This record gives sequence, C-alpha cells and structure tokens, in this order.
Amino acid sequence: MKAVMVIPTYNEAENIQPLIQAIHESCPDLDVLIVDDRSPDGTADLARKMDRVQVIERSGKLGLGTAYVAGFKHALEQGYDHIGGMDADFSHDPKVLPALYGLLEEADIGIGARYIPGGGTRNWGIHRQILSRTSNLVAKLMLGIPARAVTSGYRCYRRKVLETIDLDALNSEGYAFVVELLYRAHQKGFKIAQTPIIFEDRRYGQSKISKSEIWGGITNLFRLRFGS
Ligand SMILES: Nc1nc2c(ncn2[C@@H]2O[C@H](COP(=O)(O)OP(=O)(O)OP(=O)(O)O)[C@@H](O)[C@H]2O)c(=O)[nH]1
Ligand SMILES: [Mg+2]
Repeated sequence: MKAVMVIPTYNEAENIQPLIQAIHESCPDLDVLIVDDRSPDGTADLARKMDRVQVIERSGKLGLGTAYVAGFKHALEQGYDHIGGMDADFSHDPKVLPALYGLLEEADIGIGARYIPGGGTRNWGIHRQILSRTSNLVAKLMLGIPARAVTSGYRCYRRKVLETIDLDALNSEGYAFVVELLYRAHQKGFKIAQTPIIFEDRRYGQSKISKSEIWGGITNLFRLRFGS
C-alpha cells in the first residue's frame, strides 16, 4: 500500500524538520506531502531539504481547508492508496501513525481521538478542555456521526473516500473543514474507526486559528445539518 501524510503548514519553521524526522522514524514507508502557503519563515525550503518529502507551495495564506484539498488531490493523482492529514506543530504525535494507518485495514477512515479510553489532552486549561469536549459532543449529536473525534484533524482515509466526495464542494474553512469532510463521508456510508491520542499543545510557533473560527464552527454545524 502506498501511503502519504498531507501536512498543511504556515510558519512552522521550528517544527517541520523534527516533525518529518519523527514521522519517518515512526513510519519509514510513509511519504510526506507539505502544503505550504508561502510561509515567511521559510518552512517550505526547510521541508525540501528532507528525504521522502514533496512540497506544494501556494501563492499565499489561503487557509487550511483549501490546503487540504490541494494536498488530497495531488495525493490522488499520484496514486496513493492511503492518504492522511495532520498538524505540523507536534499536537499530533507521530508515534501513533502505525496504529492510525492500521485502522484502514478494517475501516475507510481512521481518526486519532482524544475522548476515548487511552486518549486525552496534555497542558490544556479547563476552558479549552470544556470548549473542545463540548464542540465534539455537539458536532457528534447534531450530525449523527458515530465517532467521538469529529473535530480531530489527525486522520487517514482510503483513497476511495476522497475520490467519492466532491472536495471542491466542501465549503467549510479551518476546523470546520474536517468536520464537514467526515459528515459527507458518513453520509456516503464510509466506515469510521478510532485510535486514542494524547493531544499536546503546539511545541513552537504561534497559533493561526482565531477565536472567530470557533463561532464559525458552530454556525457551520447548523449549516451542515439544516442546510442544502
Ligand atoms: N497551508 C496552510 N496551513 C495552515 C493555515 N492555517 C493553519 N495551517 C496549518 O494547519 C495546522 C493547524 O494549525 P494550528 O495553528 O496548529 O491550529 P491550532 O492547533 O488550532 O492552534 P494551536 O493552538 O496553535 O496549535 C498547522 O500545521 C498550521 O501550520 C493556512 O492558512 N494554510
Ligand atoms: Mg495546533
């Protein structure tokens, strides 16, 4: 099985090389595809210096959702059977990768989940924990998806999932993008499986996801559930 991990990046210079190294230590056969939005800190150039890495460089900061779409399409064109997605900031522990991709032996989608036995968060304040747990629960209940990790971006898919879903028709941004993708996949009857992860705060660099996206995420749930 040809497998790749798609990683959208924006200003991840401190993380990108150690991350790629950790991915290859954990999963020597996994290729890496970086989708960088012309990070001013030179993330793309640092990534290009590593082995088994391809870099797509876009013209500017166009957002996480379209970065995933660009990466997924490229991966499909290249004939990958298993295609993943993760953050570049070490919140998604590369040690979990064998277990995550292993889920695709049985399921169409594998998700790294915080709120199942063995999973959790590290260094999170009570506010963020409540917000995260609540948004996951609300998303799960509203969308009827049989998974606890609806908002998790640490995932992998069989290629037929990404071929079946019209990626260009997904119109959510940021966090909401992964929620919408899972919702569409669930609607098409694809099977979801989960493995526990401990989610850690980003190692270096700044957060790019704004508070307004949290509210955007909530309105998005209503749009998905009650919209066209
Ligand atoms: N290509 C691209 N990548 C992005 C963009 N925005 C965020 N990212 C990447 O998407 C991933 C998730 O973004 P983060 O900034 O870690 O978001 P977060 O986890 O909610 O926030 P943190 O608290 O900073 O960890 C990281 O790998 C970012 O570099 C974007 O506009 N374009
Ligand atoms: Mg992060």
